[in-house]
Amino acid sequence: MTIQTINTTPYDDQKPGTSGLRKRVKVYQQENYVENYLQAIFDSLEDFQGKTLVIGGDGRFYNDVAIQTAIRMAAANGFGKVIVGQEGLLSTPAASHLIRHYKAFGGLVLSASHNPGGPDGDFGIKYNIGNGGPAPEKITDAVFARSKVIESYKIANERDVELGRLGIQNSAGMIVEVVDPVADYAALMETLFDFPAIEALFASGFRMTFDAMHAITGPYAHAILEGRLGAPVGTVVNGKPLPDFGGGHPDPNLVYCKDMFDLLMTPEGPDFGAASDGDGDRNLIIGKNRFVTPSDSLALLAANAHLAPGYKGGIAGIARSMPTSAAADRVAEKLGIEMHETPTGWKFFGNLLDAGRVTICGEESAGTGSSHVREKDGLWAVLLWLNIVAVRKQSVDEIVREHWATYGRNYYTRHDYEEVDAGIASGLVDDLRAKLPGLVGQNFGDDLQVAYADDFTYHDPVDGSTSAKQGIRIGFTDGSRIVLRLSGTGTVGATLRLYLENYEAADGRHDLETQSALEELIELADQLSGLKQRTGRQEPSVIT
Ligand code: VG1
Ligand code: CO
Repeated sequence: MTIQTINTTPYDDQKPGTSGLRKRVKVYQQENYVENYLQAIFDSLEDFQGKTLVIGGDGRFYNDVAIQTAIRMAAANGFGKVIVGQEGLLSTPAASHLIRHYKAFGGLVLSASHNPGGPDGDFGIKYNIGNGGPAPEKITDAVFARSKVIESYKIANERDVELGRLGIQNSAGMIVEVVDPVADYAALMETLFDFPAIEALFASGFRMTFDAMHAITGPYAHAILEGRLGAPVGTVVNGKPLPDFGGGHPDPNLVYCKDMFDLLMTPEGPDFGAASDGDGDRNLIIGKNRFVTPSDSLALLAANAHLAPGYKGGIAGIARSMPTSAAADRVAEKLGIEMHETPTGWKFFGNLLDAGRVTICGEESAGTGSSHVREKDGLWAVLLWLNIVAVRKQSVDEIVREHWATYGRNYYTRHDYEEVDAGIASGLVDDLRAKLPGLVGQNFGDDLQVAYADDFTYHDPVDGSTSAKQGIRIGFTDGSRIVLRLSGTGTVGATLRLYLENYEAADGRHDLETQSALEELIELADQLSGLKQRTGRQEPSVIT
């Protein structure tokens, strides 16, 4: 008998966060840690016997080990087939697409996204459901509950699958198909965007640099940008996925992509710069002399999506996570379409997308995507930008300025305080929460009056579920906001995220430096929360 049932003891820390279970590699390397978690997932699902599971990851350290375990356990638990990316690689959006395309029961995405990799870095496992999107809280809660009482797991006593060899293999009677990670995804992109127009843009001398950060997007960007769209070889840099991302931090923001930002600010620099994160679902967009904040990018993509063939009939609606700026709301209002505000994390967009109520979704953390998959999609955002630039025949800077002149500008920044003592961080949030009811109606400075102050509760309009305590919001009558929440993806201590936003009307000043435009709010946030004093930090760890 090749199927074994192995006794195990539960871990008490397998609680999925914003996006799956992320832990230090060292934690994952503990005996049966991966096995327990996978079995807890399988035990929380129903009716998958004989069905298909998609498996892939971002190539980070420990992917290879965990994937072989996942395949053996899928076989032992009764899946009929596993589809796995060659060498175990699949970007998160490509995994989402494969689940949908092949009508799989679900999928496992092995990644810790923007968190660093390597033996001392992070690893993660996320389960996605049949719509291609991250499992909703109903499932993640069940997985955590199960993980706390698990007593055994099932695994096939089988040799490793050869992940380098394309085609069909077999594991304990289950079919394993190793597929090209890029082909189906690239074909999908071709249906959405005006490839000839983008090709013509590159042919006319338009120059771009794409930093794949030694993470999963490299093979996709090489194949699509250089292969199909004719961008010169060398357009994609750091294009080879490495288990430790070359020692870097695969988070595409102005801290970790500072060199690219600097290059784009020089006259000799290219016209367009972009980057993606560890698992390929985030995007950074920088035009010559113009960084586009992710919140603005969401609004701009929504306002211009009709220029791409895949969205030429218009979009049904827009959704953004609560901390994301309200720039997109103004676009939705003008287009007369639905606008939704959800908690942080892509899992909250799934129902709205499935119900056809929204087409484009986005988060301030550099994630944008659409109904083409059920994850955010870094390369998708880059291609939509290129499509828009190609059709409008304007620079990124011109497009952004015109947008502000039409809709006004939402100045926006996020300040992260990383690796804060968990007790201090939660105490700070609790104390601020307790103050909220008394804040409404209060005045601060010359012109700030609190319009509302609450801890965001989301009511899903599709399935009626409720998610409470999703972040503190203090909104002012002039549209300014302070938002504070604890990160759900960190692996050490707590990360406090402070989000600040104000609004300048269409005829207002759009050329201020962001941090100075938000200075008053930054100070007020500190005053209300006691952040600096309580954490002992004078500066945020990261400003985006
Ligand atoms: C962060 C971002 C959130 C994003 C999540 C997963 O979560 O803020 O917007 O959805 O990461 O993205 P948190 O809980 O740390 O704020 V990824 O690219 O890391 O899968
Ligand atoms: Co990611």
